[in-house]
Amino acid sequence: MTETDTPGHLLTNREIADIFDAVADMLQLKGEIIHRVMAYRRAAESIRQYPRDLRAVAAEDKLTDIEGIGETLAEKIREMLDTGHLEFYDKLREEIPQGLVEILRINGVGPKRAMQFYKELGIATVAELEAAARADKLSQLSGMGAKSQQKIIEGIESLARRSTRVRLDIALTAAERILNALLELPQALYGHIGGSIRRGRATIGDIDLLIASREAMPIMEAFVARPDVTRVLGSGPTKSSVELLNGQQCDLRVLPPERYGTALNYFTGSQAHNIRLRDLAKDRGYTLNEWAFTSLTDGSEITCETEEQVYQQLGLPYIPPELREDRGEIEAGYAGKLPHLIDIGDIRSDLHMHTEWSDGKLTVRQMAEAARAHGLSYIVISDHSQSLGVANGLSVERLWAQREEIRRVDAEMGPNFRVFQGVEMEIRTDGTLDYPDEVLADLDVVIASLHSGLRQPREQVTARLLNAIRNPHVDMIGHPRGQLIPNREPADLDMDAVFAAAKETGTVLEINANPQRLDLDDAHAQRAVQLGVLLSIDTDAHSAGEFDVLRYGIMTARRGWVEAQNVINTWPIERFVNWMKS
Ligand code: DGT
Ligand code: CA
Ligand code: CA
Ligand code: ZN
Repeated sequence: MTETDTPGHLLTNREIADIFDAVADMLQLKGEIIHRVMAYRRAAESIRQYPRDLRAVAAEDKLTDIEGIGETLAEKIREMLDTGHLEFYDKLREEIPQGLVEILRINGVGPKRAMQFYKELGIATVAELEAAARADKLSQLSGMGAKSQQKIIEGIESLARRSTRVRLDIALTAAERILNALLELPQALYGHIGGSIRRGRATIGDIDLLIASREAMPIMEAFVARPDVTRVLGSGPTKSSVELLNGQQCDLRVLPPERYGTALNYFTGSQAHNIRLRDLAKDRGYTLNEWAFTSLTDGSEITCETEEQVYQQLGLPYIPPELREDRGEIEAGYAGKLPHLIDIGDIRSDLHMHTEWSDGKLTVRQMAEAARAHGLSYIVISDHSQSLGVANGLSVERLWAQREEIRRVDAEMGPNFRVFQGVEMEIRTDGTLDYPDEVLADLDVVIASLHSGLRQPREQVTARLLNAIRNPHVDMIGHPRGQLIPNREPADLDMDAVFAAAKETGTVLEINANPQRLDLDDAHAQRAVQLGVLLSIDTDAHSAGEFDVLRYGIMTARRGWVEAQNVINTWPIERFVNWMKS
């Protein structure tokens, strides 16, 4: 019995999402149509990222405002909130053994096969399936053979090896290294990273690469022979898959240029976005896949060299990859209301960084020069405050000594690059702030952050953050939710209250660009924008190289539909100086 079996257990957003995902798995096993399965998957994903407590949304009778939740699913959510159960799910569980769901994760085993193994051999777990395959019991089943049996054994082995999701920066770095090397080959015309990396997700399953070429074999051969490849999972003229040293899978597709647009679009995903596009194509009398639009009446093909052509064919403007999650981008596209997403070129400043005064590696001058080399025109030095002893936080005395150095460097850098003094001040575990108000009043910018007591109960940790937001000297909250990717969950904050207080006081919320943080995340950034809360995208750099993480912050912001006007780092210096004064 799990906790959710207790009547009246208060289900969290996450538990409700898990139940919807489990329902999707079981419906898939039952051979339900893909749309019904996807409806549950999308609902699960949408709830998992939803920035508010479902209980509060239900109380306002606004569940159907959530992306992907219609009246039917809203009713199911209410049932779970009220009873701690979903009867529909409980019934499915009586019908379908849990282990079958795990079997679906094996590469090459679909719902039909899984049910066949179950019905004909009574196989209900991965372990039982492996034993049967190794005892040569699968090859005799109808539609199976020695070859497909061997494939299943390999699939089970790879399932055991399969790594969990990898951080965006790790996957992106590997993807760029491999793609750039392959693009050196004379047969390679051009290429892209596709999949979840191109969409800028914070964590990545596998790497998807695409290359345009008229001669695929030399590219495939070079790909599978790379030194960072441990195993070749499959190789052919259009597609190869390998396992990299870090355990990640990497898929490469090579296509002729005239089909590149449909392929890039298909393999960028997301799957939910693709399904919508496919339905739109059907409405217009075509099937759509990675190769082409194909007429349902006469089988003739329309091929697309570019993604723009794919969208044009459907009467849509180009939709940037970060928006392709079926979270309203298609409706916005048809309505001419796609956001003008922020771009890295819009960024003029970085307001959160550390120097050797606390736990950074470089001097103020070195950080200023690195920032200028990265194209910025003003920065805020924000070292840690006194109670963060592990990071050599600044006493008030050292803070004023640092002030002299910052003012000197500011003068040395000339009029076209400005350096201001801020601080990243601890919000202490008891809720008080780390410097008295008269010290805060003298600083150019005050960032307040939670680094300790993140596991406090919701009311307590929320009250600490609200207290900081309401202090008139606090300008910004650094990495507001405190998550670390992939393992540390965010603090249990009442984000509705945080957004409301930030809006009321004009306090800026950070999108910390460090790929271990990406905090605020995409969904909360989007909520902030909808509520009119100002955002800041900062690197939190501790060395010169870390200014490069800005791109991850920008990707996260774009996934949150953030525009330049929502982000204070896009402001010209005069506007920023006025904001600091006010
Ligand atoms: P990941 O790798 O889990 O981080 O996420 P993605 O989005 O990169 O997913 P992946 O690598 O399985 O597939 C890449 C893209 O290919 C995906 O975003 C959409 C497309 N795709 C893959 N499988 C399917 C499918 O069964 N149906 C449709 N419509 N598209 C698919
Ligand atoms: Ca992928
Ligand atoms: Ca893939
Ligand atoms: Zn910090």
